[in-house]
Amino acid sequence: MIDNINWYPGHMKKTRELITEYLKAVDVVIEVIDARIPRSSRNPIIDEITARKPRIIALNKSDLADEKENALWMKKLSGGGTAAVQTNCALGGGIKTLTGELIKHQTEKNELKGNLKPLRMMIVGVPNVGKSSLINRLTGKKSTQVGDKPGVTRGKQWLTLKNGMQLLDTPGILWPKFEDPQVGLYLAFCGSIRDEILDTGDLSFELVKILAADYPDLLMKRYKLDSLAEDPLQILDDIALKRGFIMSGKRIDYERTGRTILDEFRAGMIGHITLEKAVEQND
Ligand SMILES: Nc1nc2c(ncn2[C@@H]2O[C@H](COP(=O)(O)OP(=O)(O)O)[C@@H](O)[C@H]2O)c(=O)[nH]1
Ligand SMILES: [Mg+2]
Repeated sequence: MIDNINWYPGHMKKTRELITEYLKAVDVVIEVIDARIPRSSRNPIIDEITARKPRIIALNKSDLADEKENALWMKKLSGGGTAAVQTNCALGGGIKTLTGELIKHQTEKNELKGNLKPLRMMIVGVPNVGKSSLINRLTGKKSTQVGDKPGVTRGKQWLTLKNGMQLLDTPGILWPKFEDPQVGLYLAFCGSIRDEILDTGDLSFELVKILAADYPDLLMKRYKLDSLAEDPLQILDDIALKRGFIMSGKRIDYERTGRTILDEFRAGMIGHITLEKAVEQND
């Protein structure tokens, strides 16, 4: 159900095998996740897949997320040999900090091996988190065409970065936690699942429910609402009225209303929003 990739058990096995093979050649793994949904955008067995390789977590799309939450997530995700860095691969934010972390690993490698072999790294993550964008940022290239095929394309090549470090040219595309329906929903909010397979009305209803609870002020401001109704459906009606999304016979155009809310959320127009909080309600 998730994304335009069909994750069959066979694909998952193949992906694992390929990544395991490439891991032997890399010193560091960069795991890219979506700062708006740091739980749902992680692969369920990432620790197992990357074994004990040093890891850097790129909390990407941090420009779209809640700054306060970014800081909390950074704390939560780092430690035990793993560093976390906030990145914005759309504009290049955080790349210097990320490079700084890589340099630390390079220094360690030099000391350990007693030579100056370049640091080798690979990027992994579930679809749509910004893996290709990060490759482009690190290499300074305009575009890396990466097909969304599970796993890593065979015939790997190393891209040499300006500082001499080497990056695997294609990222490891991991499967998401698709056994959890809530994860599917969160990935859909962020545009990681093709819209055709989900109902816009249902999706926007669920998103509005979360936004009304967690970011009521942003929601009211964006849609010029004086107050928020208790019922999310009523909120959708109020937004539709404000925007004039009304069809003949005074019927609400839920499709257009829903599409607008989803598009505006994904573009960051409602504000900086983190859907998954670092501190869980039931923590
Ligand atoms: N706002 C924002 N958009 C990003 C960022 N990183 C990537 N994107 C966008 O997210 C989408 C998916 O990025 P892509 O690199 O193709 O993800 P991949 O599937 O993991 O390779 C593209 O539209 C990118 O332009 C970021 O840090 N901020
Ligand atoms: Mg890609």
